[in-house]
Amino acid sequence: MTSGDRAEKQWHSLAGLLSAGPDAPIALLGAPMAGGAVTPGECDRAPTVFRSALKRISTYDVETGQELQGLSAHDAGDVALKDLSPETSFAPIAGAFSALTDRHELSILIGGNNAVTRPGVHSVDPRLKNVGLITLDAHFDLRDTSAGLLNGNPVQALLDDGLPGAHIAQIGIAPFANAAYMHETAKAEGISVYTMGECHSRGVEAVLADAFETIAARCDRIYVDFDIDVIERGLAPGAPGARPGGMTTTDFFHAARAVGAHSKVCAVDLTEFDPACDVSDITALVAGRWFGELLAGFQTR
Ligand SMILES: [Mn+2]
Repeated sequence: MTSGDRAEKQWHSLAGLLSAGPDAPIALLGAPMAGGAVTPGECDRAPTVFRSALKRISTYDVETGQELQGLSAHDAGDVALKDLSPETSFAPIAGAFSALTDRHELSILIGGNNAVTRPGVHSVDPRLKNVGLITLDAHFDLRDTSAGLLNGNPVQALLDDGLPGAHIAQIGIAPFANAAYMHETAKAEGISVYTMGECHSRGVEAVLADAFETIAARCDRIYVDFDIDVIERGLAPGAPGARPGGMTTTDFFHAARAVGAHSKVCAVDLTEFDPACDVSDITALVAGRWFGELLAGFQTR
């Protein structure tokens, strides 16, 4: 075997795609946000564990024959958020992430808990006039904001900020995991709601296509929040809010690929991964492959 043969017979991981400079089409930012959690945890550890998991995910997709090595992403590091609240972390996250969304075709925000979604959406459009939000989440995240910001109220906070409810679609809302007033708010605000039952009966891809049709008709840029607690708890134990009866990981991956492929999607986040709750790295590996699926979708644009 020649050295040239050996060079070609190597395992290439997704971690190797993150070394590109700031001109790459894709960018990644860690937002290790633990403050404001309804259930205190260690979501601040997620960006580090996520990057480590990428070393275990190949760049080759045997299902489609896609090789992702031609893609490159710029890793902008982590925002310093230690001891910050959702309120005090808004400016640092929005400042760092908007620098990416202004420049890159697809910007990826790795939380942190779900409180990072509010500054994430503002980064795409500070006036909140032209941006749409699609969430994959077991929860409405419409808890009351009068006592402050939490990981349980970023969608309510965005409504408070002026994001029209008609610009929001929520996929995977779980039974017995939300209060009636939240559902009433969603309906009153004109949010498109797709329950977990609808995801199971119609298929996540069909539901997501519906959501895209609605939101893309109203908005030029779309932000997608992947709250990993939308996945069945037994399949993603590293998510404090996950419940039995949730989405399969396979459906979650299909959704990530469709999101990556959509030309109006300019930013996404991955939230609520708490490595302290994970078992056998299951959720870390879900997060790693989620990144691969996003990129595989992006490659088809
Ligand atoms: Mn959430």
